[in-house]
Amino acid sequence: MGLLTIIRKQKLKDKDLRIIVLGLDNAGKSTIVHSLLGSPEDTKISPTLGFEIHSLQHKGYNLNFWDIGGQESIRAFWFNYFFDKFDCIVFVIDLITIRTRLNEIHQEFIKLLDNEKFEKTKFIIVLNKMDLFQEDQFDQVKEEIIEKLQLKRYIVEYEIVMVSGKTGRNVPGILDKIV
Ligand SMILES: Nc1nc2c(ncn2[C@@H]2O[C@H](COP(=O)(O)OP(=O)(O)OP(=O)(O)O)[C@@H](O)[C@H]2O)c(=O)[nH]1
Ligand SMILES: [Mg+2]
Repeated sequence: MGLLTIIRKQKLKDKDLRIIVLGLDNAGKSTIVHSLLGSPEDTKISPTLGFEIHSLQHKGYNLNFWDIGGQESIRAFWFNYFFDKFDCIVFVIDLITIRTRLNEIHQEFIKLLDNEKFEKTKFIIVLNKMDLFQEDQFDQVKEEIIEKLQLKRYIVEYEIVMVSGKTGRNVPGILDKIV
């Protein structure tokens, strides 16, 4: 089924929300979405080459997650998905790469801010792989990311949450940030 057919079929009802999940390759987007769905921990997840849509119910809402592949060669196609209104952007960052990839993360992030479709969209910044990161550095790294992405300056509404897609720690909290 092509993207347009899927979009046409995705006529949203009142209690439907559309959430787009973006971030660099290997950030852990698909792992987080599968954790939200309650998939077994040993579910094999491969790099996403296009996109996948998964839906779940939360507080009476039907949340439709659009999990988009983040590899560099396919990031150029992200804008194809920005066809209409998304209620929320979940932007996933791999904490263990912030020393090496923060500039690249920033570059992709500002492209989203530049897109007028997202002017009023709520952003949820998910800092992933907390299981591999030193707990006493959580606050510092959070501040560094807020600063680098200039969240306070440019974003109308944002939340930050630190999770481990692998262990599931704090992952359900993402849903409460959405609705
Ligand atoms: N230790 C640890 N590994 C994780 C975590 N989340 C994801 N991973 C691993 O990171 C790798 C990439 O995870 P994916 O979920 O495929 O990442 P993605 O962002 O969907 O990647 P693309 O689809 O290529 O954009 C996998 O080997 C996961 O097992 C986490 O919280 N902790
Ligand atoms: Mg993926």
